[in-house]
Amino acid sequence: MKLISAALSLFAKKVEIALAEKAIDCQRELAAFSQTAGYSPRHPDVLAHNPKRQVPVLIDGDFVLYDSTVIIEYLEDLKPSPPLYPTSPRERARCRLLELYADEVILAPLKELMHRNEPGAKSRADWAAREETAKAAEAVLENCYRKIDADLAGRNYFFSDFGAADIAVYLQLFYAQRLGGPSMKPFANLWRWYQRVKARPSVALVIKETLAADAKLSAPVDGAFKDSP
Ligand SMILES: N[C@@H](CCC(=O)N[C@@H](CS)C(=O)NCC(=O)O)C(=O)O
Repeated sequence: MKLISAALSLFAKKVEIALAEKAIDCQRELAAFSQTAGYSPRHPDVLAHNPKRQVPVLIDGDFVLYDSTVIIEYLEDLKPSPPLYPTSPRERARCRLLELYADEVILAPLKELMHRNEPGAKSRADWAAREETAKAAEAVLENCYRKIDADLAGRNYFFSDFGAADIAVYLQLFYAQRLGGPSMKPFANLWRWYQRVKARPSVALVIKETLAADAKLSAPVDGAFKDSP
């Protein structure tokens, strides 16, 4: 099996965590990426197999998939244990919904913080305009934190075990921290859960590799990781 990933791809990291949790042997290739040129040149397997031209792409022999959610569902079917989805139909559906909430709803305000680690001179006016939008997005992120905090009341993970929803939500919040997003500490359930998730070896490796990639590729961000390293 081969995964086409990239050094700072949040969606490829979802798949990397799922592969590690399931102890599935998979070779990884990193597509080219820089903060200034983006995913350029596109990896040949991405161009060949993903009409959206995005990472991640999973190649399993003569079978190819793209999209992190579709790939993780395939991994679950291929190797059901340990499970990343709950068993009851309603809980499975809720888990998928939370994954979608992370990938689409939390991502929307998160994107507004992404200029913060792009290297290169920006005009003062351009920066001020982007920061105005970013500040508004931070308020939206705090509302997401509030919803997640309520979902996690009295729970170690979103469902009985660590799974796909935890992976997807964690990565969005980790990226929010990298980009100087709002503190999670006022949200006690969320904050405890965040510590629990980041202690998992699968997640700790992704954190370590992301920080190393940022040191090479990204500009430093004021207020990054204000809650903890
Ligand atoms: N819904 C897709 C999103 C994939 C995605 O946005 N990938 C980004 C990297 S994190 C990418 O390749 N962006 C390049 C582009 O969109 O041109 C998934 O879950 O895999």
